[in-house]
Amino acid sequence: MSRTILPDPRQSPRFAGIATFCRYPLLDLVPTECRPVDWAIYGVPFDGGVTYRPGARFGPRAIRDASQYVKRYSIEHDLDLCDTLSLADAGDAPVRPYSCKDNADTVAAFAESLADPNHTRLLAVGGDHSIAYSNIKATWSRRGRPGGGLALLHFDSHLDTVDSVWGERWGHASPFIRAIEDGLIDPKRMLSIGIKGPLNSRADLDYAKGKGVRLITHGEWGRQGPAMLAAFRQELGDAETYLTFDIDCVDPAFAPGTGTLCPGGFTSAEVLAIVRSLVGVNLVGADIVEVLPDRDPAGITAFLAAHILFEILCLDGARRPKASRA
Ligand SMILES: [Mn+2]
Repeated sequence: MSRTILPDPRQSPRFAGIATFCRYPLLDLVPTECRPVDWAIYGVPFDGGVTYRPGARFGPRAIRDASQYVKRYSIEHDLDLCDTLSLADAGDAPVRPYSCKDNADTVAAFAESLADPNHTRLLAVGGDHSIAYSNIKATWSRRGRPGGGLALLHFDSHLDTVDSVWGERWGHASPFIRAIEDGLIDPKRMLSIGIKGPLNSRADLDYAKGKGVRLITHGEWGRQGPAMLAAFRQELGDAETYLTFDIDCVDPAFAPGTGTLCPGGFTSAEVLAIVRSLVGVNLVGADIVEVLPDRDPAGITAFLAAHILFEILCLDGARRPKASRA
């Protein structure tokens, strides 16, 4: 018995119908026996926080479209995701295109109210990285406002711990400094993976390092990265963990459709394997951000983002008891 009812692709072609994330049902249309949903996936079409090229407001639409070809069974995890988890597309959050702070508050309020706050986990699809703050805040409050904050696995080329840019404190360079200040995440249980330069100055690293944030730069990944990740995982144990995925950690050769490019990142195969390797993490919320469809002529960035979305959900699916896995 499927927990998520999907159209049968052998009957209803994947290129037909109205596009929802991975063809999951709209939240309001989920049948009673599949409620409460395990994950609500929602778009945040906001890019008012960008510091370079705009356009990520069109990310949720592009990823919905690209995700029509995301299938349900993972070979690597031996997991039929839709047999295991009840998943739904909760539509788009209301946004405030002209104000980052107003937007952050509006999106957080929407996310906090979605589906069953005691059960449903939240996956936000951006949008620029500023929207991560809102989904982290909603996740943190739905998990009972844990003291010390959530652990954070952060994939990115950039640290996103800048205090302010052009006087704006809520833009896409700042979500994690705000989340640390507000106690939503614990910087000592935060790991940033794929960071690379050049930076504006060496001092850009100071805040994160001073707070105890761990980094695996892209250069380090090829040397001792997997061992560093394994050690961090060991430390995390079963801690409630949020995963934030900025597509710009992937090399622009594989993910050109993004606004603040950084050459020399992960290949798509590498990054899918790294996400899969996180199986066992106690994942309580996630986002995927910074897809910019206007710079994505072959749609490969949105297509990769759609598959990363699937792999993130598989991390939770693979943790569920075998018995409930049909
Ligand atoms: Mn980022």
